[in-house]
Amino acid sequence: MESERYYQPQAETMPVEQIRQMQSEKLVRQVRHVWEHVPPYRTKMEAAGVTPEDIRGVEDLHKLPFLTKADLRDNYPDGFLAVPKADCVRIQSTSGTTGRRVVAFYTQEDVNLWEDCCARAIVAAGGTREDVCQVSYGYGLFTGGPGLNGGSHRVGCLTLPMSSGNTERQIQFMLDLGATILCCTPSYAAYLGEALKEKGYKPEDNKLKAGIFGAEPWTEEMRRDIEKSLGIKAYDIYGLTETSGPGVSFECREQHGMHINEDHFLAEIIDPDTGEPLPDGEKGELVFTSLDKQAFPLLRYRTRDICVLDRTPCPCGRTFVRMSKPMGRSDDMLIIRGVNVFPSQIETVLLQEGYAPNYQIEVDRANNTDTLDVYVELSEEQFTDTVKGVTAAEKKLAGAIKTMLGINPVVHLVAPKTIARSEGKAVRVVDKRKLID
Ligand code: DLL
Repeated sequence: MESERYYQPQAETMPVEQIRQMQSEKLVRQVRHVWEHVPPYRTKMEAAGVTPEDIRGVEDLHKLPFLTKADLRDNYPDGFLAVPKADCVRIQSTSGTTGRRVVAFYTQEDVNLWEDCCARAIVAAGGTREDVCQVSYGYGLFTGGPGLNGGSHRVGCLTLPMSSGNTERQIQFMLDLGATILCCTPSYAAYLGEALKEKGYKPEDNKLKAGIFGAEPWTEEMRRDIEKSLGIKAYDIYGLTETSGPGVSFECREQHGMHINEDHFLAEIIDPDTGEPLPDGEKGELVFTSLDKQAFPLLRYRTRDICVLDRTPCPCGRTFVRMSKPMGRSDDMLIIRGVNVFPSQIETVLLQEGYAPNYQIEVDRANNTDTLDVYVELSEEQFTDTVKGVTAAEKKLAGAIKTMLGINPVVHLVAPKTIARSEGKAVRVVDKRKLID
């Protein structure tokens, strides 16, 4: 087998004790930076009776209070900004939420580190400067496109900044320019595979060798299907806007867990109910502390992703801990067509549009594309409407939900008291996709 290649070999294969030492030093520095420049987190530390002097290394991490998405939203837009705005060169933002989105700020150095993380993922997937990298994640506020675009430049690949959508054009550029690496969501990769087949192309008709897929849950079964339909090796990549974006962790050729870039991110697993740290190997909620980020540093940020950490040595030679694929969430967030959706957002729209909050959200997958159906009960008065009136009302409500989420739902207005209640409590979400193995 070809010898393993790394983008930053010194960091990626650093002895474990050295990583821990480095994390301790960076943590002490980062806690002081946050204490001095992020008043809302300082208030949390004061409430917990912790000062920077109490944090002497990673063994003291558990003393720090947790940070949640709600903290960030409450301090919208820039309450967690830790440097002067003039030192920032970029923002990115979470998908699908209007109003109080989470806005992540970056200095140039933050962007550089983020792009390095994405470059590590591309090299781990076999990328070199000879490659043609088609980036079909969305560009804009979403981190997928900009992150992988930057990583691809750093590796020196010829980058095709396709963004998402327009499948005809994706296929044309993929074939005409000989794309060798594809970066997009796994559901879009599966969709492209089908679209190619429908056009009569076989897997060997494209030059792709690898795909870097993430931003949403996907199963091993889906991986096998994509690998077969595109004739590639499919790699997982993970990240979240709050921690920069994609590249917090990535798969190597072993395809057995994603290596967390531990020189930049300190990972913990906690019990989502008690907040107690759990030993490695136990399943719980993933919590990140960003060790280098300057503009938007986060200490003990609760991702709500349920995972397991694996510290056994990896045959690829990388010493960074591996995280499992996320196995679920400790909150009710859904990822639909790559967009993060909270049921409460849909509820907000219903109330604004004059409906009672009796609804059910049904998510499924047809032709590798997520579908979103929203069933809404009409009140007795609303129910007397004509069919024409109901259809118009469904369209109007669908439009309002689309404005809130950025994705198109199918709205079904149904008769009063027809939505199933279990034990008196409405079931808000029915997710028919089998996204977890
Ligand atoms: O999805 C960043 C990203 C872009 C990752 C491109 C990978 C590739 P957000 O939109 O903030 O950021 O959503 C973050 O998506 O907390 C997970 O629940 C989920 N997620 C991200 N990657 C994966 C993955 C981007 N590989 C949220 N597998 C996270 C499963 C994932 N879920």
